[in-house]
Amino acid sequence: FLLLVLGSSVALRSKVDQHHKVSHVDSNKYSIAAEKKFLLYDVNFGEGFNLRRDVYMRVANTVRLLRESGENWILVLPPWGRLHHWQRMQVALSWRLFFDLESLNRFIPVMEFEDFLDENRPIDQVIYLQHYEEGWGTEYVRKFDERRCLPPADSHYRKENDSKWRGWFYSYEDVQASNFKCVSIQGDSGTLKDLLTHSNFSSMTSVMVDRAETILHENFGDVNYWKARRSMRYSKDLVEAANVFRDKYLDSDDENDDTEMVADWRKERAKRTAKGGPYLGIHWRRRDFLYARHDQLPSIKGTAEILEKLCEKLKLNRIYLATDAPEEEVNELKSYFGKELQVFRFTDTQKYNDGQIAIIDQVLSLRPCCTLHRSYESTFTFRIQEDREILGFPISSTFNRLCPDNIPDCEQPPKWKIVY
Ligand code: GFB
Repeated sequence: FLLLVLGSSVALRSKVDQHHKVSHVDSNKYSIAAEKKFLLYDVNFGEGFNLRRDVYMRVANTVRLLRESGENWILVLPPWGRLHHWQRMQVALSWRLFFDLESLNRFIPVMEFEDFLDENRPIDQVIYLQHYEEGWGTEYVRKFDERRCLPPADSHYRKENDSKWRGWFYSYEDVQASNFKCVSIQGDSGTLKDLLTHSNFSSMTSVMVDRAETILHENFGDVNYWKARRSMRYSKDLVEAANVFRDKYLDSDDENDDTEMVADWRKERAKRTAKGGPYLGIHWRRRDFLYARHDQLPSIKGTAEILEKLCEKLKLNRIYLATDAPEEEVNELKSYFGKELQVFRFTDTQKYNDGQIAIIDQVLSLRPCCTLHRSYESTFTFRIQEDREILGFPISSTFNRLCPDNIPDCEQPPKWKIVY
């Protein structure tokens, strides 16, 4: 399936957002004398939007470490697209459609891939990360070694007659790289920094690291994890769309909910007083999650029973439902509710692409008062919980989970609290 997608969907360079063609690197702020270096990366095709956001945080911290060591690295943002969860297959979508680039730039300098191409910069080196063929051994040691390419690396890039390497490159068919190597690695953002400064690669000006999800966070949940996370503010357009919806249907706004944010995330301070709006928020993950986590999820009827009980207990009659469920499952869920319960969803697929709807869903389901109940181990859910930590909600209203029918008092999710 992977090969089929790789082979079939190479698209011409996108014209998305051509009118916004400005570099987002604040050259005044990042005017270190050292030569500029560019880090590009990509992630395994099968990973979803929110896992990819997690990988961004790992790579952003690599760039932070490189810059702290005096090197002038800039992160080139990998265009979004070809996500197998998206119902509409789109490619080459820029980050500004989803995130606030000014905010990202306050953590490390970033630029869109289109802007990188506009500067006519070549890609000197692709490094394809892979695990060690022999496994981890008896203990986990941070290390990397240049190794022969293991499947599927050997089929993802090919050397053409002109000696250049071609691959997926986010669907841009005129992009190529001068060199290609496979590296077995086990480690984290710091290990990747060591790899990029290793003598084999240190002379390269622009390096693309493929399969970047292979590296982990250096210190999961520490202050730099949260800085990278807090810098990932959503695009103002999407937040505004969610705010209009909140106001119209959910009787919710930032002033009353105590969820106002300072313009610059670096000025945020710890708080636990956010109230949220008078509705219940649920992230109800379905589709492929049913195969992956079948035993951990409630049935449709079971979900309805949990929600009804909770609304009764909290004296709420509105639910915001964020879900990837097919329409017939949503209708079945709604059919179990009495007339007094109203279920709201944001579904403007004309105006917004699938990833944008997912973000609007996240904004709406992170701002209710007494949120619930997230789908077990979904990274979509994790991102909502993190956003509630950033907004300053009490812990008890955030880290909850939908239990399966036969285990009503199931284990609740770990409480990854924000650190400043
Ligand atoms: O975001 P994500 O990595 O979370 O992948 P998981 C799930 C994708 O499904 C999202 C869609 O990026 C959306 O495209 N989706 C899920 C939703 N829930 C919603 C929702 O409430 N609203 C909207 N609009 N869209 C993992 C994947 O997904 O699940 C793995 O990363 C694998 O690749 C595994 O598929 C089973 O962590 O939930």
